[in-house]
Amino acid sequence: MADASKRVCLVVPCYNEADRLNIGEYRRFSGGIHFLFVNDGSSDATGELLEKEATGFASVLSLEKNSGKAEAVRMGMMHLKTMPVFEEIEFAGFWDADLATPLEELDGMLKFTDGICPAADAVFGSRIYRLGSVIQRSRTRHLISRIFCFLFRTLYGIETYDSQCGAKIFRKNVLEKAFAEPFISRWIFDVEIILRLKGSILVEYPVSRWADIKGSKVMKLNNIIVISRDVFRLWKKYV
Ligand SMILES: Nc1nc2c(ncn2[C@@H]2O[C@H](COP(=O)(O)OP(=O)(O)OP(=O)(O)O)[C@@H](O)[C@H]2O)c(=O)[nH]1
Ligand SMILES: [Mg+2]
Repeated sequence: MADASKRVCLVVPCYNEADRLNIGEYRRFSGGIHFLFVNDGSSDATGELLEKEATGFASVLSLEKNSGKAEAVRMGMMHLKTMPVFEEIEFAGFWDADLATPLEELDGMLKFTDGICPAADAVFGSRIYRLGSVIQRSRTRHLISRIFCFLFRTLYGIETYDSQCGAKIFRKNVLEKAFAEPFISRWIFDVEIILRLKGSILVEYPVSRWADIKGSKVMKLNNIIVISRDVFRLWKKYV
């Protein structure tokens, strides 16, 4: 991926990902991207795996206790600013550990920014069903996502098609605004980022491939209740 060379660092939050982390795949892209794996207090072998295999092409930040994806991503983004690689890169992003969005998509996102939206401050992967794309997602999750997007549009006036895709990159100038403060929402911090970045130029990039990878920890019924509570809290704080 020549186009991504030295341009991007991706924070990869990892919570009990020992069975899903495909380090070889990350290494395959290591010519172009620096990875910062954040081990979020995993109780499985994630820590050992990262220590042994994520060497040379990546860095590891280990959090002592589990703090959730939002905080793990935030800590990663803030830590990145203290790393020498920060001087070189143009974009910092986060990417789900299971590679549900394949790393090839990053190249497309960068080309999209360079060619069509050079002014973009952030580019968000978006799982849009269209001819030519292969988006393998359960109908239930698609439906839940449509309902939440409708809610976000109605309550907050944000126009995203897909706020939750775990593949997002940001220019360095917006990192402080997006990540300096702890998030008040646990699962919809992506929406909180959008609310924080009001006034910045945010664009969605339709990914060509996305696959539901087994072992998701997010979409359980009790989480949907927490998400609904977060929707209200965000409305109170930001609208
Ligand atoms: N840091 C942290 N990361 C988590 C936690 N739960 C999930 N993650 C990370 O969040 C990312 C997405 O988690 P998944 O379990 O794949 O979520 P999912 O339900 O499949 O979500 P989609 O892939 O967007 O449909 C992964 O990188 C996980 O390791 C958690 O408690 N803490
Ligand atoms: Mg996933």
